[in-house]
Amino acid sequence: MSTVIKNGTIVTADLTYRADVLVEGGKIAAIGPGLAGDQVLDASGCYVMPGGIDPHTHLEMPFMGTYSADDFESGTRAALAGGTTMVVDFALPSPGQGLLDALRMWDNKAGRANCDYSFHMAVTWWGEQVFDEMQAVVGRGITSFKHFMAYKGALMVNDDELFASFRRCAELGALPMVHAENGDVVAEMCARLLAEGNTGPEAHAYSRPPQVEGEATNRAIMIADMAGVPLYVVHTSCEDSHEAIRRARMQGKRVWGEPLIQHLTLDESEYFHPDWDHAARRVMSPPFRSKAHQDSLWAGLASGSLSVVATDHCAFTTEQKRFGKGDFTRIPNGTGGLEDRMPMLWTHGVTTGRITMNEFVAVTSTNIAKILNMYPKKGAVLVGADADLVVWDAEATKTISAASQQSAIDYNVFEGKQVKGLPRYTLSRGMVAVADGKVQTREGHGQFVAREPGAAVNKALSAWKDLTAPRPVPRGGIPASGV
Ligand code: DUC
Ligand code: ZN
Ligand code: ZN
Ligand code: ZN
Repeated sequence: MSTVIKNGTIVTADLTYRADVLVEGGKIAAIGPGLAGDQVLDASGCYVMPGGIDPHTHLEMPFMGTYSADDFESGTRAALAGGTTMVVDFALPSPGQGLLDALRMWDNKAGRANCDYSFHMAVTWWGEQVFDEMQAVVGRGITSFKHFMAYKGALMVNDDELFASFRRCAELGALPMVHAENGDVVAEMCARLLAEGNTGPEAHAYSRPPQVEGEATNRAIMIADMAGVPLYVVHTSCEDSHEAIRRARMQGKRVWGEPLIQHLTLDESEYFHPDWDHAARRVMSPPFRSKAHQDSLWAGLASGSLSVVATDHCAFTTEQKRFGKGDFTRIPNGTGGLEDRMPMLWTHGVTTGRITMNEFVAVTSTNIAKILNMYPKKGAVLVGADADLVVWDAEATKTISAASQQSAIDYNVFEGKQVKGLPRYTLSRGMVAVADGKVQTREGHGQFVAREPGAAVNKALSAWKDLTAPRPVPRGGIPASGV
């Protein structure tokens, strides 16, 4: 059975034009005027865009003594409801656990996905087994490796481990990613704050100021440069980190920054709310920042120094958040956003003129498809691409509320916010998963997307000073210094 999307305006990362789209066998079969099909979806007055890709989710993840509350079923249902047709989740080995063992767990959980998905693999410890298994992981189509520079004593890796893993990524044509916060400093600050009697959620923000993120981002960029790999910095929340990324890009390094929709639209005042639950529900790392940092992130999206808008969707119920009553360091870190990313970014970005419609498509879908080497299968409206599409009604409005959300949790950090711009239809490989706001997803419909290593974008940062290249050894056998 074929489906035709009629009378819409196609919006891609670089073009805006009127055409119908014919979908057959889960792929885009034709684009042009006057197309016919078995099933007709009316896109009059709407934009037809590549479905959103959220490259940063934590579904059913064991973390801080509990599990994030949205699993692959509710999480991907929320995604589709908001126009996102693919998620990339982090397979997270516990320290000492093998990568392939963790991957088996994630394969199993993701069997319930309603939309397509891929994984990044986290490197949470270092050793020969990890070194060896990284190759098998790449062979499985997982070509990006995430490193935590924070969560000391749990997930954090040190600089020697970071350097070793980055060099392994370079050998394998894989992309390293970092959660950039100085975990040693954060641990010190947490201990000091608690000792001084600062136990509430606001102390979480005090414990992780922008400097810890700026320092770690700079350090990761320099380590990546020495290892000869590009770098992807997840949840860039502040000017300090953005500035490091901007500078690296100006120097010709392949470094990408990923602000979250939460950091773009919510600020640090949330932590001073008189209601403990309200503040604790917004505890995540990095924390929300001041308006000045938000302006920096918006400017980065407009200028191209920041490339992708994600969510870090890691949802916990109020009951789970209350584990941290009396000790802010035990509040599970994380917020949701999968259903709201696209409408919130459209409302606060496109309708305000901060970004264009084409930039919206770039930062919600196309850029990450290219960075992760899955373009144009994903992130494109082109003949032959997967029919992951959203028919976007820019005039539709709603008030965000936990009462009507798909997520399994009992609140929403955007509660009460008005959005303008919502999906009329969301298609997942041709299957109509949302129609007129009605969610009709199919559990298990989602497929794993394997990725090839060595994308064009996965070349060394700065080849003219590639420190991994063979260098002449002078008389006496002392390696040449410098480059
Ligand atoms: N930050 C969060 O807030 N939650 C999950 C992991 C992370 O880095
Ligand atoms: Zn993180
Ligand atoms: Zn509240
Ligand atoms: Zn994360």
